[in-house]
Amino acid sequence: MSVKIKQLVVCLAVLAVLTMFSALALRAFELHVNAETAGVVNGSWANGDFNHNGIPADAGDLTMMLNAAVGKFIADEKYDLNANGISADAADLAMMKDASVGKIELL
Ligand SMILES: [Ca+2]
Ligand SMILES: [Ca+2]
Repeated sequence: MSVKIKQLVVCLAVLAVLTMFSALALRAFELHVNAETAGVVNGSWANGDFNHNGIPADAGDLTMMLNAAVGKFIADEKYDLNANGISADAADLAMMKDASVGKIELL
């Protein structure tokens, strides 16, 4: 199996997990996050709020990370959540998944 196919398989597996947890994650954010101010830090958008709706690591952000990971667009440095110099790699995708379910907070 080529590296690209392996990456695609990993991404599809993550997508399946994200699909299962996205409704739960959205519900958690509705309960615990003030959507009007949560995504704005010192006048700029918080890490993981790719769609700039004020909610980091929501379903839309997860979709954007996944699309970046599979190469649908060229990801910039915002998608390098673990700061390893590689945007939208498997670790960044895993961090976004963990953030979406509240296991970690993206700073
Ligand atoms: Ca968002
Ligand atoms: Ca990275």
